[in-house]
Amino acid sequence: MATIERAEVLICCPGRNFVTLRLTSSDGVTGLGDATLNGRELAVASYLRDHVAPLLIGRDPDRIEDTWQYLYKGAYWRRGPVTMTAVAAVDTALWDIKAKLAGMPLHQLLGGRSRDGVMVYPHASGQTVPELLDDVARLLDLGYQAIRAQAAVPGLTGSYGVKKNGRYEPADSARPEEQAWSSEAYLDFAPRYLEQVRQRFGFDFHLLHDVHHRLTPIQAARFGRSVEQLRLFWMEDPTPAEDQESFRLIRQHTCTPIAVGEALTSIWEVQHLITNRLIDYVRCTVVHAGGITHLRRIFDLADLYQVRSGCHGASDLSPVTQAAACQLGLAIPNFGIQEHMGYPPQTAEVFHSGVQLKDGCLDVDDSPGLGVEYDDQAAARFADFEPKYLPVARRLDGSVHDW
Ligand code: GCO
Ligand code: MG
Repeated sequence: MATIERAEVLICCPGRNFVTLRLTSSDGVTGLGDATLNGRELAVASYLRDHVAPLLIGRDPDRIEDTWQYLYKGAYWRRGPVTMTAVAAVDTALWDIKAKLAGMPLHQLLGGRSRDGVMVYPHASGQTVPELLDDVARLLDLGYQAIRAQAAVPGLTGSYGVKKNGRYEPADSARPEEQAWSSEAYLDFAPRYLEQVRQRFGFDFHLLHDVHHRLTPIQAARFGRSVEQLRLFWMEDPTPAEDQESFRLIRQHTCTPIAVGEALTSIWEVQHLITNRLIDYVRCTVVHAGGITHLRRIFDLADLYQVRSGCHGASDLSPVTQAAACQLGLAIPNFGIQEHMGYPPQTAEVFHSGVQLKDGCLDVDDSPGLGVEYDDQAAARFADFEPKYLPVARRLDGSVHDW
C-alpha cells in the first residue's frame, strides 16, 4: 500500500495571496489542493500545518472518502470556512493523486464528460455607466456568452465588484478599507444601468448581477421584480443567507432567478434553500465547501430539485480550484455556469494550468489529474505573504452593513 509521505503548505503571493496544499505519496505522485480563504489565509495554513498534516502522514492516499469523513467527523468541530477549506485542500489533492495514478484527467473518474466545455461569466464593470457599457462591449467581442454587470453607485465611496485601475481585486488593502453604502441609492440606480445594458446590447447573451448580500428581503423582492423584463440569468446573494426563510418572501414576489452559496460551506447550509426550492443556482465551490467529494454531494442534492451549479470563481480562488471546478463542471448533469474572473498576470508563473478558454467556455487538456503544476522556483520569487483584507461597508449613518 502506498502512503502519504509529505504534506506541504505552500504560501505565495504572485499578484495576490494563495495557500496551496501539496501531498506526496510514497510512490512519488503529488497532488495539489487550494486552501485559500481570502483575508483569513493564515488560519487555514495553520489548521493544515499544525493539525491536519501530521495526521495525514502514513495514511492511504487511495481512501478519499474515508479521509474526508475522518477529518470532518473526527475533528468534532465541524463546518465553517476555515475547517471546510482545510478539508477541501486535502480532498482535492487526493483526487489529483488518484486521477494521476489512473492516467486520466479528473473528470473521467467523475463519470466522464457531460458537455464540451463549461460556460463562464466574466465581470464587466465601470466607475460610470459609459465605462460599464464599454466593458460589456469588450467582453462580447471576446466571445463570452454570459456577463456579470456592476457599476459604482454614484455618490458612494467604493462599490464592490468594480474595477480600480483596470482590475478588480476584492481584498486590496493592508487594513479593511471602509466604504459607504446606501441601499436606497443602489435600488434607484442598479435597475437603470442594467436596463441600459439590455437596451444597448440586446438579449442574445446571459446577463448576471451580484447584489452581494446588501438588501433586506423586501428590498430584494422589489429589486427582482423591477428587473424581470431584463431577464437576468440570476441575481446573486440578494440578502444575507443566514436568514434562509427570507428567500421565501423574495420568491413570492419575483421570478428573477436567485443564486446563493459562495459563503456557505456545507450541504447542511444549503439543504433548506435547495429542498424548499428557494434558489435556482448553488454557488458553493470546491475550495470552501469541502472539496470535490462534498461539492459533488451538494450538486447531487441540488439536481433532485432542478437547482443548477454556479460555482464561485473570483480571483481569490486559485487556479487549482479553477481546474477542479472545471473538471467537476464537465462531469455533472446539472451544471449551470461558472464564474471566471481571471488572475493577475504573475499568477500563471506559479500555477501552470491546462485550463483553456474558448468561445466563452473553459475546458481542460488531457493531462492526468487536475492538470495544474506548481512551480516552486517561480513561487520563490513571490514568497512574501502580503496581509490583505476585504473592505467593510458602512451605512450613511456610520453603522456597519453586510459586505
Ligand atoms: C463574486 C464575489 C466575490 C467575493 C470575494 C470574497 O461573486 O465574485 O462576491 O468577489 O466578494 O470572492 O473574497
Ligand atoms: Mg458574489
